[in-house]
Amino acid sequence: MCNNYYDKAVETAPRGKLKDIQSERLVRTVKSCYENIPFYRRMFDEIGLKTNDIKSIDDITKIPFTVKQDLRDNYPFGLFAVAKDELVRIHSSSGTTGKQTVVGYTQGDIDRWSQGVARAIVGAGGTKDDSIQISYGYGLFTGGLGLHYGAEKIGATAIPVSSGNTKRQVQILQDFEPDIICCTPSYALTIAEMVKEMGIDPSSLKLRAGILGAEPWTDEMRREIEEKLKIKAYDIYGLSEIAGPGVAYECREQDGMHICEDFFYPEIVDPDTLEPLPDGEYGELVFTCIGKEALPLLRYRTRDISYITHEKCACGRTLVRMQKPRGRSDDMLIIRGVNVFPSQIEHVILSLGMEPNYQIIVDRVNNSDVLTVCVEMSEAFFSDEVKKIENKEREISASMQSMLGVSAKVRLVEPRSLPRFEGKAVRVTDNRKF
Ligand code: DLL
Repeated sequence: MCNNYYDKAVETAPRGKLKDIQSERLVRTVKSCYENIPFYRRMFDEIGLKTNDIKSIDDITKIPFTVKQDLRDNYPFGLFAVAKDELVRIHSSSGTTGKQTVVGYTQGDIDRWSQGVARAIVGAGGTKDDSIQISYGYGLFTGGLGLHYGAEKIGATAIPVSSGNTKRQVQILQDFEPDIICCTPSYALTIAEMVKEMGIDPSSLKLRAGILGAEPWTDEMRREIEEKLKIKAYDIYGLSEIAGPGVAYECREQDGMHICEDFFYPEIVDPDTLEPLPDGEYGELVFTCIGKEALPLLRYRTRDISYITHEKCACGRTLVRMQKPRGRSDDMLIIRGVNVFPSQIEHVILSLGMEPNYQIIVDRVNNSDVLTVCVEMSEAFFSDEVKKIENKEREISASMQSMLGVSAKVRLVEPRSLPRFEGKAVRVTDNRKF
């Protein structure tokens, strides 16, 4: 049990009370969607669904799903439930897979979103006395401003550095003495490397925690970051279509992320049959915005693969937890018929003690998929004899075969020869033509 809640009444609410909140908000949201968004009115009318059919959260499965393409088809503002003059902010999705999508917020939306982020910061042990270095990008991406408003909400001192200029990031870590840093896990590693390069002992920094997310990362990666920066690293999840960072967050137990389910109602469905899946089973995360005015998406298919559990957490929170997402269904690689997520490859590499810098390349040679994994060596390893390097390549390759069922060419490459990242890492190059 701990005392670090931002919103104890909700975060530790009895499940029955949460269900009442969710039911009441879903009913209200569905009415707003029907009355204000032609897309949803058509969707309901087509299947003869009446807003009165939705009486409680249990009725949610009667509602059809919304997908990313629906946002694109209604680009830019077609799915908004409010007039443009009621918006106080616009962001957009990162647009990594196709045309970017636009999301909007009323003042109330910004307040509730900031509340979610505030829960995340407090869940990671943050207080109003802390300074928080925000090294997610500021701009249309929700990371920078999302964390910024959350930090201000709890009365902490926000340091809005944005991403990039890594030397300056380290300088600020030294001079401004932030207690917490917020950035992608891959940027945390880049910063850790710079700390070392500048000859700074990480334990001399005041920094004690990182609130890291926006991309999949394994527990092994967490340990690397914790060790290299001498901090505790907490995961934070979110997506712009639903709000931004803070849809779910880790508490100090570091055992799954609590979903702000009073604002974002989660479901896990089988991505093929779209049938709901029980606790503990991996499937696609689906969210319904039950606390949004401007863009209240219903049963939005995130394409993120995870599972949820209703088991009570040792921290005392009753909010349902989601497992670290493995990745998105569209990032899943199919190598000679075997499904592999890049995060599973990361797990194998790091559990064999390698450095956390790697690249995955997929080619098609003579009609067959060829997977190559390049892994950077540490300076110490690099100076070892060739035989040892070759043995390690074989060991990683054998481990990939036994753990993931896929064969790969493994190449250990020179220190600092692979790209570094300031935002979301791009680790896969797929050269196959489909
Ligand atoms: O990445 C929002 C965010 C900013 C989250 C800062 C956390 C911290 P988008 O650019 O719309 O929004 O990308 C959303 O990123 O659907 C996931 O695939 C992935 N993602 C986000 N957080 C995590 C995480 C922001 N903790 C997409 N673990 C999502 C794994 C994550 N994947």
